[in-house]
Amino acid sequence: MSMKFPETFLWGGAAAANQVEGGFDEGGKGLSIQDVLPNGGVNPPSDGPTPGNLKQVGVDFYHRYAEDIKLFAEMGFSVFRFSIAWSRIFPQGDEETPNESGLAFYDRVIDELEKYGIEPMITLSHYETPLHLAKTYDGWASRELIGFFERYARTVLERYGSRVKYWLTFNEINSVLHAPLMSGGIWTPRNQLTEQQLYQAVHHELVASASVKRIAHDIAPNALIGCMILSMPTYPLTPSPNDAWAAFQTEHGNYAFGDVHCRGEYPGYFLRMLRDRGIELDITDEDRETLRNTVDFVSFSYYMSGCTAADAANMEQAEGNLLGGIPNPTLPASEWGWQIDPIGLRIVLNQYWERWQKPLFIVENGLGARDQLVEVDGVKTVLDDYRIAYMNDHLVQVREAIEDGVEMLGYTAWGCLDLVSSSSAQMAKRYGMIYVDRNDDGSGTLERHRKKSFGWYRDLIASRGSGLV
Ligand code: BGP
Repeated sequence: MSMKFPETFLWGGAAAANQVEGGFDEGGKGLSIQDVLPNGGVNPPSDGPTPGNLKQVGVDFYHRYAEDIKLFAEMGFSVFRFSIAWSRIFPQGDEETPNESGLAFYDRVIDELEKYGIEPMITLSHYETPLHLAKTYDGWASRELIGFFERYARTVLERYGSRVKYWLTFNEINSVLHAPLMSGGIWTPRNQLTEQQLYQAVHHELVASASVKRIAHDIAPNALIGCMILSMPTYPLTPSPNDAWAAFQTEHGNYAFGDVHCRGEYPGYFLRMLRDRGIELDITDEDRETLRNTVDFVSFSYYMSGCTAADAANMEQAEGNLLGGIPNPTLPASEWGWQIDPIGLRIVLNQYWERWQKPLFIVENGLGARDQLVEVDGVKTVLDDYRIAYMNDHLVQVREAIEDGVEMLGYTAWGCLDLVSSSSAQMAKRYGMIYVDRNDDGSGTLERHRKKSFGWYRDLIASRGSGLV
């Protein structure tokens, strides 16, 4: 008999404001960096907002949130992760007073979730720094961002803190090393940015993240604050100790972010890396004190694993979630070249739990694929058995990890409804269990259709995971 997941385990889906909302200039919203990234987050920005940018309309969640949340409820969600668009609340980012219309929008979203007993989970910063902060201050490269972010966090914690328990500070905080503009709002072009500036930006984000924990403690004592890490286990390409060491170091590059969030100080290996590279960070005594406000739980995204080797720089790189690694000859890959590795998820869950002893929340996992809308008995749907297989195989490993003794809070499937992709700004790369009729050229009715995975996930949630095979 198949084990049931714990009764307290939260099941749901996840999205980000810039990928679903649209309404990019409605309700007093200011521009964000996404308005100048029409080709996805790893490309150079455009001069200003461009008409073909799919994110300006997204999948129209700004107007259709009630319909979408009703569908989430039909699937049996007990949690929905979404982000607040910072520039809806502070259109420029450095104002003193928030935009009431933006705050009222998220009141309505939370009202709707409460109606169905769905727990909201809010990401404060999901790749949507206000454009003004990027252009005027160079984003997180500037220490001033800490104060602006604290004001924003205080505002939304005061407003929603009594109704929202789960909060994440920065989406995939370690991704700033790989996508400095999208992740850190850093306007200086990647090839002109020094490592000194980049790691100083990392430090500012880590301080701001810890500061949110302190702010929440005072004004929303029931809120739980989590960090959010892009996880991608890295295997050595061969049994050579040199390759094993290279893999270990790559892992440290990601662990460092969790170590600071969970232990409240920089680990020795990270300080050594800075020394070796001649980087001297500006860290004040107050910063050190702030960093001591450690997180309540650890959340992460998991899509794939990678490989590395001692001479990785001379080897072919795989496609991936901002970082790819060297292709692993033992793994299949998605249509976008992301290497599919369910067992890697069990490894990550065990490693994180053993390392930090904080409850874990998988807040992104899923398969980006080209879906074909078909008609079955007069009803439009997608027969996405490949997505069901991906989710099944990953959730089997989650169940194994729980059996291994890992303490878990829940699982939110990425893009529970189709949305605009982050790295490529496409609609064609679909993750949802709900199909949205919108195409890469912007055409489409925006109508929603239940995919086959919709019914599969609904039944799985209802059986508390015992339908996994
Ligand atoms: C993560 C981001 C998400 C999301 C996902 C899938 O890095 O947090 O915003 O989009 O990856 O990536 P993509 O949309 O590029 O396929």
